[in-house]
Amino acid sequence: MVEGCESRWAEAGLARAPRISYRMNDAAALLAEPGTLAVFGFGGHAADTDDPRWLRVPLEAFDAPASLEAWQVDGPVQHGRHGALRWSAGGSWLYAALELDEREHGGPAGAARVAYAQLREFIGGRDERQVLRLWNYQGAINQGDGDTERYKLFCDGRAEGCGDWFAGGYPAATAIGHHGDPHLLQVYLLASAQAGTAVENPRQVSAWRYPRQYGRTAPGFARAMRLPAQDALAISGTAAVVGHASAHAGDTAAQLDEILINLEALLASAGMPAGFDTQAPLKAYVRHLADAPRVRERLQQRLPGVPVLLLHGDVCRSELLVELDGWRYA
Ligand code: 3EB
Repeated sequence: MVEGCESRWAEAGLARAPRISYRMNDAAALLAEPGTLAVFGFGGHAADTDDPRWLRVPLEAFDAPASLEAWQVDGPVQHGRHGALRWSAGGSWLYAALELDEREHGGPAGAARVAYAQLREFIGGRDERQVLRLWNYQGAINQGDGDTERYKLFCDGRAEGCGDWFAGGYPAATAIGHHGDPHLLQVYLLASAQAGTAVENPRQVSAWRYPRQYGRTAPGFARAMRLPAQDALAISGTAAVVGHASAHAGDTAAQLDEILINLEALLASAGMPAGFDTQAPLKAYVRHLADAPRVRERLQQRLPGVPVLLLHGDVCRSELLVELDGWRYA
C-alpha cells in the first residue's frame, strides 16, 4: 500500500477496519472492553453470559485452552435481539448472528433459506447494509449424495433466501461442517455502512461460475473482500481448489501447500503486501483429528509468528481435507 494512503482514507470518512484478534481472556472481560463488537468461543467453550455479542461456534479447537476471538471497533457499541437474530453495531460496523434448528424449517435448504431471508430483512432496515463477510457452519455437511448432499441443499436454500440481495456482488464467505448438534445451522456476518471491494483469485474460477458438477446452485461468495478504508482484507475459506477442481485429493500436506499458493495469489490480486504477519489472524479447518499436528507444524514453518486457530471442521467437498480463512491488514 502507498504510504499515507490510510490517512487519506480516514480523511474521506471511511471507518477503520475492526481489529480481529485471538485473546486468552474470559468472555466477560472482553465484552466489557470498550468497542467490543463480538466475542467468539470455540467448541465446548462456555460463557456465563446472554450478551448477544457472545457466540459459541460449534467447532472444536485443537489447542487447549483455546483463545477467544474478539472483534473491536472505534466508538460505542449498541446491541440487541431481533427475533432469533442477535446483533451489535458501532462505528459504522454491524455484527449479526443467527442459529436455526433445521428440523423447524424442513431441513438444510429450508433453514438456509430462512436464515438468509431473516438476515436480509434485518440488514435492510439498518444503515450498515453492505454485507462484507459471512460465516456458515453446518452440521454433517458432506452427508448425502450428489445433489442431495447437505452442503448442496444449503447452497440451494441460501440462494433462495438471498434472492437478488447480492446481485451487485457477493460478500466473502466461509462454509464449513461442524461436529456439534447436527441440526444446528449457524450464520454470522460483518456488515458496514460503507461498501467494500470484492477480490477474486486468478488461480480459481469464481465460485458463482462453478460448473454443474458441483451442484444445482453454485455457491455465491467472493474470494476476499477489501474493507471500505482499504486497510484490511477479509479472506474467504480457501481450499486446494485450482480452476474449479479439487487438487491433491487425499493429501493434506499437498493441499495445505496449494492453499498457501492460493493465498499468495489472492493477496497479490488484492494489491496487498505479500505474506502474512503477526497482526492478522487466520483459521485452519482440519477434517481429520490425526492431521492436526502436521498441519500445525507446517503452518509454523511456513507462516512463523502468524496467529492461527486450528479447528476441527469439514470442508464442503469431501475430498478436501483442510481450508484456511482469515484476515490481512494493510
Ligand atoms: C471452494 O473454494 C471451497 O459456500 O460459502 C469456500 C468458501 C467454500 C465459502 C461457501 C465454500 C464457501 O469452493 C468451499
